[in-house]
Amino acid sequence: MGLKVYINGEYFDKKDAKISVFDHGLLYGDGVFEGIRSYNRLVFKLEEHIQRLYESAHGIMLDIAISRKDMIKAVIDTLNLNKLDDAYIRLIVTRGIGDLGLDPRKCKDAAIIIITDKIQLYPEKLYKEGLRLITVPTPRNIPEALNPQIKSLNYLNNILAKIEAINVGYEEALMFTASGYVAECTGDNIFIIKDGSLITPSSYLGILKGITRGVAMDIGKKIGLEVKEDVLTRHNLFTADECFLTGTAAEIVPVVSIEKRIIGNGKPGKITLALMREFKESTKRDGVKY
Ligand code: PXG
Repeated sequence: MGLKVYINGEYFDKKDAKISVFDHGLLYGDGVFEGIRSYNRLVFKLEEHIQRLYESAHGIMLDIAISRKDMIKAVIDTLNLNKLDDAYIRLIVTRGIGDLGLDPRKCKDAAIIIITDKIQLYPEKLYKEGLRLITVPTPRNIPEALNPQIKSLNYLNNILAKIEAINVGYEEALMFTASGYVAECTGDNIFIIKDGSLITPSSYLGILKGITRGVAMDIGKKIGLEVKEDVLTRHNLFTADECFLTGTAAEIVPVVSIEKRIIGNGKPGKITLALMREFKESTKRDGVKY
């Protein structure tokens, strides 16, 4: 049996899992999504991801016809059907089928899609040696226009930044706010460690409030660090003791250089390594069993 995809309460083979070209998710990027992981039959922080999905939907006045409880059940059922112990889960809610105009009132029913698949892990080398970051000219979307806290299907802002990094030979881009403060990377949040404090950009600056970011902050407190959300400049990053990124796919990745400035001693930092170990433990504990 091949992979089955959930669309609006029904399961389809991967090759038949299709949506209309009139879906406003395709025509306008009008919709929201989540990327979630499961580890050894435990969906990591599932309630938090579902909460963010419904908040994103609320922010764009998109009505999700099923309850949070039923959404959790649909995710679990899809994982069980596909017999996946470790998975990457993509949960998507689009505005649904409308006409060629952007009026969302023409879309009668939101489409709910759940794709569960094996995860493609990043190379081990990245975690041992650390990542090099480059800053890019495209700023993060200004929150007054499209708040990055809404995890919407329109990811062009991030994709443009990714292209700019790739163009100059880097894998990941560091994005700034329109006023020039540190925001986040294209699909990951950023942290620094300075004099025993764990610091990450405040969410009001216009970033996605990552679930992994929250986990890293909790672990930081647990291991006795002072944890702060703050406004950070490029200079704060250049002069940090340690730096790392957090995200569902990447987990915790050490950063060893930013725009050619070496961070710390150019190797993954001690505290970063401790946080990575604690994070691994958390994935064995903090989730919904199936
Ligand atoms: N910032 C942005 C802009 C993101 O898209 C994160 C931070 C981290 O959030 P979480 O909740 O995952 O800790 C994300 C994550 C991927 C991928 O495959 C990740 C995201 C979106 C699309 C793809 O790595 N979002």
